[in-house]
Amino acid sequence: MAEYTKAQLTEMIVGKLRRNFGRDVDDATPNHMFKACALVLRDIMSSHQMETGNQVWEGQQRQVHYLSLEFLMGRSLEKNAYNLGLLDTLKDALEDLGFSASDLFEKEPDAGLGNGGLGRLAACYLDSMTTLEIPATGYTICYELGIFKQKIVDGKQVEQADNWLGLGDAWLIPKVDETEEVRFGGKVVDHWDERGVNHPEHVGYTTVLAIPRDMEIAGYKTRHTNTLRLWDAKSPVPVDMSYYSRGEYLKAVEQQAMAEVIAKVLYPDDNHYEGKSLRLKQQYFFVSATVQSIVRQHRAQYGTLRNFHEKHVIQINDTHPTLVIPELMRILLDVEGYSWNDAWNIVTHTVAYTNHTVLAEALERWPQGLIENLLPRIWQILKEIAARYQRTLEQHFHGDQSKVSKMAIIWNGEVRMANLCVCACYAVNGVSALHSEILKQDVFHDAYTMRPEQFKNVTNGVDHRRWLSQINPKLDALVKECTGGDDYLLHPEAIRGLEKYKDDQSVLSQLEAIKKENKRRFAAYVARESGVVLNTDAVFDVQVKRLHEYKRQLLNVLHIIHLYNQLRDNPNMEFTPQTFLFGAKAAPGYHVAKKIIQLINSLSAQINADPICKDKLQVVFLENYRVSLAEKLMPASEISEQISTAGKEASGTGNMKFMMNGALTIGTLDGANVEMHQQLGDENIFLFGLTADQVVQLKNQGYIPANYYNSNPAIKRVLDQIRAGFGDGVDYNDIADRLLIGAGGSPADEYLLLADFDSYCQAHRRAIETYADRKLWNQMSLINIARSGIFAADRSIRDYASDIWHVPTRL
Ligand code: 26Q
Repeated sequence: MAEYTKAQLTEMIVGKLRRNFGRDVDDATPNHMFKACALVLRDIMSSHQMETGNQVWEGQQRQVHYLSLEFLMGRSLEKNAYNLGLLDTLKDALEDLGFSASDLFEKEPDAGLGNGGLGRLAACYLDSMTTLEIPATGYTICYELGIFKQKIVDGKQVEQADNWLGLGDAWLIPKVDETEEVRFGGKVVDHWDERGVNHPEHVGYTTVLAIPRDMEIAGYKTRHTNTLRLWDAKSPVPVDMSYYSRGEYLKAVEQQAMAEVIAKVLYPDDNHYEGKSLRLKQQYFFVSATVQSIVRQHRAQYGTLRNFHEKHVIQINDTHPTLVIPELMRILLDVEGYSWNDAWNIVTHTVAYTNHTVLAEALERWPQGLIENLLPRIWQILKEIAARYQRTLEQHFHGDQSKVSKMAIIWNGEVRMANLCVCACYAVNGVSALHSEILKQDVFHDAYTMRPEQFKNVTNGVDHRRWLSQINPKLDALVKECTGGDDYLLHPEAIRGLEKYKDDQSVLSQLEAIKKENKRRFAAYVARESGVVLNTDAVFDVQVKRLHEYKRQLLNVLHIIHLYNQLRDNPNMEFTPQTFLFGAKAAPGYHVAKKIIQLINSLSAQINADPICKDKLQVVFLENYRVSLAEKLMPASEISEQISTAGKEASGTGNMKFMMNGALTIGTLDGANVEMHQQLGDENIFLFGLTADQVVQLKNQGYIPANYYNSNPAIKRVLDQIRAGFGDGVDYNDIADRLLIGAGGSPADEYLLLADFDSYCQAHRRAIETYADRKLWNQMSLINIARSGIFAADRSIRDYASDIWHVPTRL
């Protein structure tokens, strides 16, 4: 039974409305009502937190600290109510109060504090860590502006600020008394004591205050509650500084300027690094505040930091929080007065690193001058770490400079964050089996030969309670009916029980009906929002993810143009209706990506207006793809496009969400697709294209895309059409040139679209043929759902807990 009855919940909500907003139910707006509900759930979570937090404290368990510059949380009201077991009660209470629960849920802005996969993964993992009762805290920056809102104007992406805090801050609890001070700039002065020991002093610095705004995280069917700590930046000086002496006045202005900008905006780059000084400030601000806060709590509990590594693990989500390494060193050396070796021993038994990319342009390398000026003490520590590591490398590789230079931490005036992580972290993991292999065999090969046991794999997973049960209630009900209850929610492998119904015509028909219904629901939503009418009789073929050349949205486009050509050549051909849906944000400075969005929109306009395509072929670009849109789209999807160049996509997590919702995958053997294929066998996935090894081979032997253009008339025709454009006056010569000639330092067709084109078209043909056999398609869909259990975040978190964190989990 739920912890609260409808009457109790109603009373709590009405109380909040009165006390916090001075409103009765009758004159409360939906915004008031949303906030009141959030505050009620927050109170419930806080009381759970007090209760279970004390147990954790007394039990002196090892805690996990998950550091990430991104947590793409999406919405929380429905999620928290679900996890607290109060969803139905809350809905009833709201309806009784005269409010539509679903309208209210729609009011909530997405907490878009992330770009894509990496940020959403962090959010899914918080849910699982909490559900599995791991004492864990997430840390990030409380960005005032999340990932930009995307508008499409004349086919082009336009970015708008995402000011989410107006309503979104209902979940945040300011903890002013837990403020930390972060210091920038200035210089370091040495003080040698009588024993010859140096006590460096940081002087002339600029201070920024870090103020926690905590978000409570509820687990499913547990009172265990964790926290996501979002650091807000504030200046330590008051506004009126007129009485300050000149020097202080300038310092004060600096402090204000620095503080105001640090937590202003999330960098909208995904899989791309740019050495911007503000980004470095964000990273250090976040890392320093976090370490100080963990250390403060540890000291209060244990009175010493000698056992720090026994009680804490710091997991760093990609290299973005790498400065946690020198920052923890700084505190152990300068504040605690530990020796270098003692400090290093503690740090290197505390920190673990997850890598999320092998793309060279995404690996962080910071100009040393930037670090030196902004973080003078950290720079000294980095130099010492780098020098010691270099000596170790020289010894281990007997002076082989090619290896030493590749693995060096500081080289050519740059600090390489990934190498620092590999040097200092006790574990390094990739995010899918293939990706972890590539890390060992390629990216970090030499480090791997030095210390093979350091390297692990933890294949990504997604929160299946959100991404199946919550967003697809009809499918959830069917799974529960077939697997004998809601066991699968805490034991995701139990979803396998569905498979015994693979020949049950009634279950297969229900599955088909659910998909149809979800398609209609999604189409109704799109029609309401944009006026576009989706053909729900067509196959919904979906590619949604950040726009990046390696993800090959352009390959999808080439195939669609090819299909269109077939229809034009033969308007009366037998044609299975297909609706191609795209959703993708491009980094604002990534011009090629933006141009590809424009291309999709040009093509869409032409195809959708062409009578030949009516009720057959449709292309729609969904504006502003985000968590809350994905939640509506996944249940309605039938084909999932996971078509990155093999070896490039670290894992993918969208692929898993589609699979759980019964979509079939057209994909390459890349990232976690490889493991999906292992689960599914050749017969339940549409694979195509070169393998990662073949990609490397082809590149080595010299890949000439022009050969495909010259020998394959279908390819030639499609590329010529792209060059000319699609009737709106926009030409795409630049895109065609990238494929045939190369541009801006990148080789022609860097991501091998033309090499995979034929194979991709064949995969589509197989998929469409299969679709005609409704029974077979539904069976495959059912098998995909049934075998998706291992892609639950609960499984990933169990892997982290047992292989890397060494902490117990419930269940
Ligand atoms: C770095 C420095 C400066 C500014 C921005 C960045 C930056 C920000 C975000 C670099 C990379 C990212 C995001 C990377 C990302 O989302 N990677 C994805 O991670 C997923 C979760 O593991 C994987 O499934 C995807 O394969 C991977 O692309």
